[in-house]
Amino acid sequence: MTRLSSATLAGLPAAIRRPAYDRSRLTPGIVHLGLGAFARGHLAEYTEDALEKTFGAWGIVGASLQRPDQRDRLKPQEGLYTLLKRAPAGPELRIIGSVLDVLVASESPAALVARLAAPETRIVSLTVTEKGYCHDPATGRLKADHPDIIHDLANPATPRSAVGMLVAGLKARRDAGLGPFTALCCDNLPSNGHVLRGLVRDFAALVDDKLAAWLEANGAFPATMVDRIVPATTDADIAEVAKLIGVEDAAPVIGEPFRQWAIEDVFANGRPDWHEVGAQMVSEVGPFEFMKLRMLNGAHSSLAYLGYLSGHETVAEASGDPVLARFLEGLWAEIIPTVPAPQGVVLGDYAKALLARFQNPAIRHRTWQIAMDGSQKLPQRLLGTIRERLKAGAPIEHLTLGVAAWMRYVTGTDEKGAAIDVRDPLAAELKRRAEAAGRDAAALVTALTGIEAIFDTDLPSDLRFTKPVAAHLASLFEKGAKAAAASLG
Ligand code: CS2
Repeated sequence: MTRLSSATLAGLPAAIRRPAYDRSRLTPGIVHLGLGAFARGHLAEYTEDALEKTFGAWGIVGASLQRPDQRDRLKPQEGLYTLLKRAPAGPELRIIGSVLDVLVASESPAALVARLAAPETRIVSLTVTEKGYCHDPATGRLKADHPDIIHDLANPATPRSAVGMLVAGLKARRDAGLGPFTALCCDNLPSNGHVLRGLVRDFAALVDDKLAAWLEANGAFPATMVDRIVPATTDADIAEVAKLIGVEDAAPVIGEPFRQWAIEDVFANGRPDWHEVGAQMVSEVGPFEFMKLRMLNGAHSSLAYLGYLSGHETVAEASGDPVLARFLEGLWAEIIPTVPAPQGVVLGDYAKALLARFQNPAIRHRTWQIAMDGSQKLPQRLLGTIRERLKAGAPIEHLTLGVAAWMRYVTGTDEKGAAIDVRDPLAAELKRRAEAAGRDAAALVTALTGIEAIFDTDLPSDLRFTKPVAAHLASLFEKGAKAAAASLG
């Protein structure tokens, strides 16, 4: 079968939307670190829309920090790929042209540093997932003992980590007399711009004090809230897209129709006209971020653990289970009082819309995929909310069931006795601690809450937290996830 490329674009079925600008005139202005499915389904589509509307020198050069597979899939297609939006009513297809090239940092870190230092690079955006920041999720500070950070401090010209890469690029720009690029964090971290600024500053200070001061004075790190459900692409998706577009696309992205992007409008050197195409440029991202991290991601993670343990493969199945749907309602009732509503948003309506998005039967988002990296996700998704509820003396029954379900999940054995493939940067430590505690719920809670990088030092000694978690965990061991959720009423 012929491959998707600029030569085959014209022959695609007429109903398929394709770049409506002159792609041959597009030059790069954005480097994106971590060009996975999410960025190609979110930032790249907003950028595509902005290019169609007002154009500009805003093509994207993507970079994979480790693996070459995105590059290998996209290069033969000249960066073109299909975005397949799955609504309950049926799919909508669009070819995205905003990605011009893909680099692989592990093969040639110096080439990526050079691209970051190029005068035309004005924005460096990132989706490297929570663990990609080499920070301590409980405090947001750089882990100076992280192997990649140790490597990058010793080899500053050939960095491996995202933070090391940003600092190398910024340093090269400063040395060349250029201004900095804007570093745009698009990951699900709380205060993501602020956290990234702190990480870059901490790293820069270890390299060169003057660089840290230059960044403090000139750097731009806008905060953002990003949202679109984009499950990993499967072979079945690839086959379906080939059928629909009539040519082979090795790198389609599947997403829900909904998308949202709130951005703090503080850029060092311009940006695409994202505000013309639906992005919300705001002075305070905080309320958007709390709403999304706590209500969407907090519910997603809780549902992923309970759903996986109940035998549900996807979020649509899990949230379609009446017991778990009721659990979600109770969970949102606990979360909502901790969330300041962004202007014009009714949080109860937001929760209803979330349930409908989760239940979208056309999206197959695996509970296992969302369950990944829980140690990096729990602090901002559930634990911050729990701290605020405790301060207010408010109930945390549902929130603590979410935490207990994570603990049950990381024991590595499901309710039928089968092994769970637990993916987490702390997987080995979680396993060791879980094995030592066995099925003793109280011992397991003590063992896992003892990981300071996740629970900090306050929660492990707070009986108002550890007691309900242990009670839930005992019930998860005895009755299973569904019965434990049902018993909440
Ligand atoms: C999910 C998110 O994988 C996960 O942990 O909760 O990727 C979620 O789908 C997105 O944040 C939605 O915007």
